Amino acid sequence: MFRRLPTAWTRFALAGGVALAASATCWAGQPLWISLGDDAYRLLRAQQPQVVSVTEVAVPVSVGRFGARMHDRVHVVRVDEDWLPALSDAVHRDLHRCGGFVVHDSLGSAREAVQRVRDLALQPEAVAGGKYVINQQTLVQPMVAAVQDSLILQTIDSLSAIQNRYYTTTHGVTASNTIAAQWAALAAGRSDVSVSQFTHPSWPQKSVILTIQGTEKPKQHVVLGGHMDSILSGGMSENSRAPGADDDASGIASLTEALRVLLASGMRPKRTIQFMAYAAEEVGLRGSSAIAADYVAKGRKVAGVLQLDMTNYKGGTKDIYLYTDYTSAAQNDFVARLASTYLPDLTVATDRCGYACSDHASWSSRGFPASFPFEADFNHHSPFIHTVNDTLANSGNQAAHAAKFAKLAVAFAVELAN
Ligand code: IPO
Ligand code: ZN
Repeated sequence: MFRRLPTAWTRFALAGGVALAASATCWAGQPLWISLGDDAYRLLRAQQPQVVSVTEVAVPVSVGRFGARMHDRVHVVRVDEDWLPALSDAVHRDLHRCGGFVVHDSLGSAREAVQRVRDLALQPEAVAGGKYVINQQTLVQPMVAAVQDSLILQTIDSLSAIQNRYYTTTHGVTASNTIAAQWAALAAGRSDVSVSQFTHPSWPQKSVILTIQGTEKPKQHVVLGGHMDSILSGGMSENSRAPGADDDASGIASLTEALRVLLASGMRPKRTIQFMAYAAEEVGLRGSSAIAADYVAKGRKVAGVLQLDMTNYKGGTKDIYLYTDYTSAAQNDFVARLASTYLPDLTVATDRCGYACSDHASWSSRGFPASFPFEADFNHHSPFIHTVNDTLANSGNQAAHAAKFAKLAVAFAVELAN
């Protein structure tokens, strides 16, 4: 089942253009350090030849049990924010994807982040005996059966009806409050479940965190997340229309349905389970970075992280694609076994998306095991993301694809938490 495409190693996905266009207003005058992949770095150098990579690391990227070992090259650069829109345009035009960078507050934190991803990739992962046992069938099977496409469809519909979910707009704030209210309604009547909004000092959109307190090992966290924000390539303003139905209303909707069936079951997990809707992913993984950094600072233990970003556009021939780069090979193997145990009719394959392609990178770069099951292979994901056409209609007005990810998320939460 493990496979890779020959051109994959040159890819460094995501994050983008727009994000950067917005930086002119939001980060003016602030030192701006980014870490980025080699292909994006070369495009930047073509435009700004004086730019130098102050740190350059070769990161071995896992390609699965039987694959050859490949390397990505990741750089740290000081950029002038005015260059960034042109860089984003070049990435879109020449590399047919979004930027693939992480914003850092300082050179020190940028360097630490890239060293950490390299060190982690070099460490053979200890697949601790008994660590990834699958033995919760009695609990998981009924929850998987309870997942309803129609409820996922409703959530995608309501989130994509918000004018945009950009991290600096009033609508982006509305999106955060809408998700917090929906999750709080699901938690009603449960004293062991709480919802909070994580404040980010530099922008108004708050991340949302729902916590199901663990009964036996409450200090250990199982994290399931997706991003709430949306964006348009080419620039955003307060009232731009950016529906983000697939990117990433679908991931939030899959998580919300997983949460619903989990809470409806009345199950009390041994470890603490947290659902997270991150702010500001599209502008350099900023919301998830702040949360993961906070967990490091507080010494919190994270048993595992599952990222759902784009779950409802079925562009590939397989059902679920596990991305093998900047993720945990051992945990990915567990996720693949969860799929074959609980979703035996589904097909699972692998691919790679490059440096910093979604919020899982915020966790894996800090040493926490993360996995990223995704809607399609790299070449066949939704072509509508970051446009006004990222609508439910353009994902076929269905949520059957996103439902597969909700089921996988439930299995992940219960098996890892117990
Ligand atoms: C994204 C796009 C393609 C692939 I393959 C993986 C991830 C990222 C998309 N969800 C996004 O906008 N993140 O910023
Ligand atoms: Zn996304």
